[in-house]
Amino acid sequence: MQTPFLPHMLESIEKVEANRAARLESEPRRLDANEKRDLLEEFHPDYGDKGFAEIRIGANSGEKAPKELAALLHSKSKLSGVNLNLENVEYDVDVLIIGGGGAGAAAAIEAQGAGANVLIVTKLRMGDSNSMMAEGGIQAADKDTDSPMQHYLDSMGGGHYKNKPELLRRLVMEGPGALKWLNELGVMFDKHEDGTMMTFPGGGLSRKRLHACADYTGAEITRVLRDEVHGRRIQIVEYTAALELLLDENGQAAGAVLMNMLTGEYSVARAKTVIMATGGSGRMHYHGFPTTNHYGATADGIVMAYRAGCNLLYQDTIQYHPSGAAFPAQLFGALVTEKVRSLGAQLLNVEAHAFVHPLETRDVAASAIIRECRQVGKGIEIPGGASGVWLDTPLIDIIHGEGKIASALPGMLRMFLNYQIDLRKMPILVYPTFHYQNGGIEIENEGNTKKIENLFVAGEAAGGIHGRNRLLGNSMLDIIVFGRLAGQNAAKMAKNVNLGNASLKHVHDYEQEIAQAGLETGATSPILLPNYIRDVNATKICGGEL
Ligand code: MEZ
Repeated sequence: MQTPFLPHMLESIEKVEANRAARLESEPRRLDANEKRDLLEEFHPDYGDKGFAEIRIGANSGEKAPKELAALLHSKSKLSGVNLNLENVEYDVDVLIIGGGGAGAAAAIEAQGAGANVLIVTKLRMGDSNSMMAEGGIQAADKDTDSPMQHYLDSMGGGHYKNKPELLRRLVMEGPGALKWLNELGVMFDKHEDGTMMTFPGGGLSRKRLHACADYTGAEITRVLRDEVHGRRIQIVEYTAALELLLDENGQAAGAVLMNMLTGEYSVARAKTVIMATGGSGRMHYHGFPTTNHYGATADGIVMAYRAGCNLLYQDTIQYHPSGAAFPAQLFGALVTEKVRSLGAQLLNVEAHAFVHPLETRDVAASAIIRECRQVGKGIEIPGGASGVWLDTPLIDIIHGEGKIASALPGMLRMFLNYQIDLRKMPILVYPTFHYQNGGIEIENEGNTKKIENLFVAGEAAGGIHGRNRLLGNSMLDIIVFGRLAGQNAAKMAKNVNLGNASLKHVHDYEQEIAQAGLETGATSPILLPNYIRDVNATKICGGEL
C-alpha cells in the first residue's frame, strides 16, 4: 500500500515508532487546576475576544457570541415581506416536533405513547443529524462500581461548575433508565459474553462509564429510534424546514411556518405544543474551525426561539473535539472518536513527545494541541499551511491485543484505509474540530423554555445541562433523557392548552428593533444550510485563522 504521508511526516513517524515501547510504560501526568486554567486562557478560542461579537438585540443583549451567531441574530426573518395567510392551516396537531434527529425521535415516541397527535418536520431526511454521526458512546452510571452521583461530579467538573444543577441531576439520575429503554428498543450495545454491558473510560471520567456500539453508537441508536418512529406511524414531513415559530396573542407557542426545501412553498403548522429539536451549529464554522457536524447544523432553532423571546445560555462556548482528522485533506475536520484515546492512543508532537494526557477533558486536550501547533517546530506541517499532531493508534492493538482496532473501531479503520492509511500500523494526524455547541436555548427542569409557554427544547439546541464544556457521551444521553421528557410533557400539556390566534407579530416586532438599532445586514436567517458557494473564496475557513 502506497503511503500518502510526506517525507517530513515519515521522518517524524520514525521517532514515534522508536519511543513507542518506552511510552507504554509511562503516560503523561494529569494537569492540575491552575495549569488547566492557564492553558485554556491562552489557547482555547472561547477564552479570547477574537471571533466574537456583542449581541445587540433581544434577551441576551450585551453578551458575547461567536460573530457568525450574532450576525444570524441580527438578521431579518426569511419571512420578511412575505404575505402569508396564517388561517390556511395545513397541519393541525397536538405536538409539533421540529427536527428529525435523536432528540426529536425520542420526543415523538413518548408524545405519541402518551396519546398525542404528533408531527415531525425535518429539513433533510428523518435521522439526518449529529445524533446519527456520534461515534464513541453514551454515558450512564449503571455499574456497581459507579453511581449517578459520581457521574454528576465528573460532569459538573467538566462543565466548569456552570451546569444547571437540576438539569444535570436529571441527566445522571435517569441515565441507567435511558440505557435500559434503548436496550429494550433493540440497540445493540457492546456486551461481554455474559450479557453485561461493556464500559469504557473517557476524558474527565472517574469511572469506565461509556457504553458503545463499536464506533458507530449514534448510527445504531438513531437506527433504532427511527425504526420505532416509523413503526408507530408517526407523521414525518421531510425536506421541510421551520422558518419561524407562531405565537398566539398570549405569547404561547402555537405552531410554526414551514418551507418546503425543494419547492420553496410555505405552509402553516398549528400545534398546541412545540418541541424544538433542531440540533447544533457546527456548519457555522465559528472561529474558522472545520467541523464534525452534519450538513444541517446551522443554529436554526436558536434563531427562531430567540426571535420569539427565549434567552440563550452559554452561547459563547463551543466544544472543539481534540481529534478531528487533519490529514489527508479529504477528511479534514472529520471525527476521530475519543474512543481511540480511551483505548490507549496517545497524542504526540513532531518529536514524538506525549505533550498531554490523552484523557484530559476536551477543552483542555484541544487547547494543548492548539498550543503545540502554534509553537514553531512542534506540530507536524500539513500541506496548505495548517499543522496537526500524531494520534498514536497502533498502541491500541499493542495494549489490547491484535484485532482490537478492527473490532472496536471498524469505522475509523475503514475511513483511513480509504486513503491508504492503516491506523493499525501507523499513527494518524489530528487537529481540533468544531464538534458541539455547549450552550443553547435555556431550558428549565421539565424541558420547557423559561419564556415561552408550550415551547420545549431538547438535544443540542438546549442550553444548561452541560455547563461550559460537555463531557463525552453526555449528549447521546441528553437527547434520550430530555427528548423523552419533552415528549411526555408536551403531550401532557397539549391536553389543556387553549390557543388563540396564531401570529408572527413577534417577528415583525423583532425586525423593527433591528431597524431601530441600525443592525440591518441585508441577510436573512435561519440560513438552513451552509452557504459554501458564497464562501468559496474565503481564506479563513477551516482553521485558517489559527
Ligand atoms: O459525546 C461525544 O461527543 C462523543 C462520544 C464523541 C466521540 O468522540 O466519539
